[in-house]
Amino acid sequence: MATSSCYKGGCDDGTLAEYTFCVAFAVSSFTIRSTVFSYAINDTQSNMVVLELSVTYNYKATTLAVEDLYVLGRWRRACLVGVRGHNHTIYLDGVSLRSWPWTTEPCLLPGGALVLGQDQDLLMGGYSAHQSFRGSVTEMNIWRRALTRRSIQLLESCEAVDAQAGDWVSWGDASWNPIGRYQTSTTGPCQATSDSLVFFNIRSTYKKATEILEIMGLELYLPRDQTDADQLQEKMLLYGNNCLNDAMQGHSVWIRGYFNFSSKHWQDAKTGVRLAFNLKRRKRTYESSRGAVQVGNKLWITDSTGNDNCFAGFLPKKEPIFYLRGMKFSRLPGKHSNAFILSQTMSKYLYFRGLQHFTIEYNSEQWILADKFNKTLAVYVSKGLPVGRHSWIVYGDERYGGRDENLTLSTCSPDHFTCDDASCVKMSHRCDLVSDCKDWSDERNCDIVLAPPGYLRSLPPSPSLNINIDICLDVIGVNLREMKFVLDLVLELNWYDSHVGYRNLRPIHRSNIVATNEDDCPLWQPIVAVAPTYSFAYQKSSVMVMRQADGVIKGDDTVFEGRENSLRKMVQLQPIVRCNFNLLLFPWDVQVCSFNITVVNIHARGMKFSRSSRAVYTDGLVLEEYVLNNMTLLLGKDGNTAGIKLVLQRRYQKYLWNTFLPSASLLIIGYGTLFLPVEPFNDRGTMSLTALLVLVALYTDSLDILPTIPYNTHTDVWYIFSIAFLGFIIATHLYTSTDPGNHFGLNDKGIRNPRLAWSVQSKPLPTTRAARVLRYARLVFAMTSVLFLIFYAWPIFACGGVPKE
Ligand SMILES: [Ca+2]
Repeated sequence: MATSSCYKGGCDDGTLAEYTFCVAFAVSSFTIRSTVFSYAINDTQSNMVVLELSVTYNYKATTLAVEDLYVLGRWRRACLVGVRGHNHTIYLDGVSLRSWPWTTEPCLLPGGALVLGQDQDLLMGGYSAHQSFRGSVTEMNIWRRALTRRSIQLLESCEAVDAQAGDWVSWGDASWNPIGRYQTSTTGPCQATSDSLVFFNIRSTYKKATEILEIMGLELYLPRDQTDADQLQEKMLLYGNNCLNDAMQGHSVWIRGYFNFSSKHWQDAKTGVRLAFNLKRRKRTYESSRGAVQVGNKLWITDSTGNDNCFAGFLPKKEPIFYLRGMKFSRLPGKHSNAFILSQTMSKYLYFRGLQHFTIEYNSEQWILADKFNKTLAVYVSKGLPVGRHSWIVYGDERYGGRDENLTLSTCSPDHFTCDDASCVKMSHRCDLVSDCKDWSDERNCDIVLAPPGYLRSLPPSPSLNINIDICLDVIGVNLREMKFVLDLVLELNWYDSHVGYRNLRPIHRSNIVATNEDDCPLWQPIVAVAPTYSFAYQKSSVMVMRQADGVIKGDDTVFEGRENSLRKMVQLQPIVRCNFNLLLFPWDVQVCSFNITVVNIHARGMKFSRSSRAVYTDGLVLEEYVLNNMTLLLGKDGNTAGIKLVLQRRYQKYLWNTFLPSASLLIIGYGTLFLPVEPFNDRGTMSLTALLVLVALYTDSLDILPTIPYNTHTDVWYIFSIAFLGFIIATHLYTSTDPGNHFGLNDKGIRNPRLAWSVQSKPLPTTRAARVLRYARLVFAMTSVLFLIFYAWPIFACGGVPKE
C-alpha cells in the first residue's frame, strides 16, 4: 500500500484519500490470536489495524463484540473503508461494527504493509506461529475508492459479481507469493454450501418434527432439485434404520412440501410457493391433508400429519451454535469451548462439532462428549437427541468414576434460560410466576434461598449485625383501671445476610417471600419480643428478600448476593403493655409510657439498630381517654433493644363538662345563697345543703373511673375544696340564722350570749347585723376561691401536666 506518487483520489503527502479493503475468510482452527489481517508500519508501535479474534484498531486494543467470529468453518467477510476527512469504518458480514474519525486518529500511514494471516507489528517483523491464521482466505480486494454500505452489502449477498474485483488490487488478477503451508481450494462465501442437510433417525409427527427443528434453529428440509432429493434418500438409507415404514413399503421422512392435486404440482407447505421441480410421485398417491410428504424407493406421497416419520432439517448458512452448560467443575476450559455446531457427513451421523476441539458424537445409543485426544468427558445415554436438559454422566477425577449432572445443550444465549425441551426464554422470565416454557421448566426449582452447606439458621449472620427497624404503632385498646394498653405493632426489620445468596429475585419484593411462618424460614431471622411483658401473643410474620442490586447469570439462574440485597421481616404483633400512670394531676395529667422491643436471638453486644430506624404512629391517634402526643424511638445501650416512649395527653374536655362545670355551678349556687335575704333562713340553708349533697354524690361517682391509688388526685383536691367551701357557707348561714332553734345565735346587742348560745332564741336577730356578717362572708369566700384557683391551676400550667419524675 506504499504510495510514492499521487493517484486518482490520492494526495500529496502520500496517504490514501479513499480506500476499501475487503477479505473473506473462514477459520478452520484457532491459535492464540488467529489474526485475519494486520497492517504493519515501520515504527516500534503495534499494528494500526488488526482483525483477530477481537478486533483492534489504531494501537488501541479495542475489542469489538464479534462473538460468532469464532464459528469454525463459517465464511465471514471483513471490509475496512476509509474516507479522508471523514471516517474509517470496519464492516463484518456487511454490518458496520465500528467507525473512528480519520482526522483525529490517522490510520493507514503510508509506507506500511498489509499482512494477511499474521499479526506483524513491524514491517518485515517476522512471523509467529501462535499469531497465525489457520483457515481459508479468499476474495481479498482493494479499491481506490470507498465502497458504499450498499455495495458492501451486495458483496455480502454474493449478488455483485461484477463489482467483486478491486480496482487497485484484484484477487483474481494479482500474482501472489504465499509463504508457509497452504493449499488452494475452490470454496468460498459465494459457493453453495455443501452439507446443509441434516437427517434425523427419529420418528415423530409432522408438528413435533417442525417444533424440534425450530428449537434447534433448523427448518424442515425441502429439496430444491433432484440432487437434493437424492441426497436425502442416500442419507436415509445410510442412517435411517428407524425409518422403515411397512405401510409405505420403505423408509419414510417428512419434508416441507405437498402435492397439490388441482395444479398437479408440488408446493412448499410453509409458503405455498410452487416448487421449481416435481418429485417423482407414487401412483397410488392420494389426496391428503397438506403439509407432509413421504418417500420410499425415491417415490413421494402425501401422508397424514398425525403419522410418525423420520425427518430432515436444513442448516442455514449461519449455523446455530449450541452451548453445553451446567457442568459443576468445568471440563471444558477456555472461552467458547462449550460451543458446538451441529454437523452430519456421509461418514458421521449427527455430531456436535466444538469450536475448540471438543465433540459430542452419537455412538451405540449414547452421546459422548470427548476432547481432542478422544478422552470421554461426559456421556448421555439416549437414542433421542441430546438437546435440552438431560442427566449426563460426567467423568471428572477418574478415581471416583462418573457422576450424574444435569446439563443443558441448546442454542440459547447466556442471558436466556434453557427449557427442558431446549427452547429458550429470557432469563427475566425465569421464576416470574408465569410459565413461559411449554413444559413449565422455567418455573421449576424456584426456591429463592441459596444457603451454603452447613448453614446454621440459629446463628446470626454476623457477630456485629446492623438491623434497621421501622415501627408502626396503633393502639387498639386501653384499660384505664388496670393501666394496660393493647398495642397493634407492625415492625419492619431489615438486615443483610452475607452468607447466603438468592436466586431469580423478582422486582416486586412482595413476591420474594422466603417464609410466611417463623418456623419455616430456612435463614436466620430476628425474633422480637416486647418487654417488659415479653409478649409473643398474636404474632404474625413473613420474611422476604428485597431486590436492591443486579444479579449475575450463573447457569440456569440469576444469582443475587446476600450482602447486596437485604432481607425484610414484617412482624405484626399485639402486645399488652402495662404503664404505671401518675394520676396526681388527673384529669390534667400527661402520661409517659415506655416499652422495649428486643431481638432475643442475638447477643446484645453484637447487634445494633441502625440509626435510620424510625417509629411512626397513626396520625392523630385518639384513644378512649388520651391523645397520643408523641412517640420517640430510643436506641438503647443494649444493642438489641429499641425503646419506645409514648407521651399520652388526657382528653380533659370531658371532665370540664361532667366534673368541673357541674361542681362549679353548685359552688356558685352555694355562694349565691350568701346574697339571699337574711329572712327566711330556710331558703339559704336548704339551697346550700342541697348543693353540698349533690356535690358529694358527684364526687362519689367520679371515684369509680380511676384505679385505686394511695394519693389524692387534682380532682380529689377540687372536690374536697368544693365540699369544704359549701360546708363553710352552710356554717355561715347557721351562724347568721335567726331561727329560734339556732344555738349559735347572737343576742340583740350582737354579743354572743354564752348562756343562751345553746338555747332557743325568742327574738330574731336584728337584720342589719346578720346582713353585715353575710357581706363579710361574701368577700371572704370570693377571695378564698380566687386564692384556691390560683394555687390549683399553678401546677397544671407550671408542669404542663407532666408529673415530675
Ligand atoms: Ca416464567
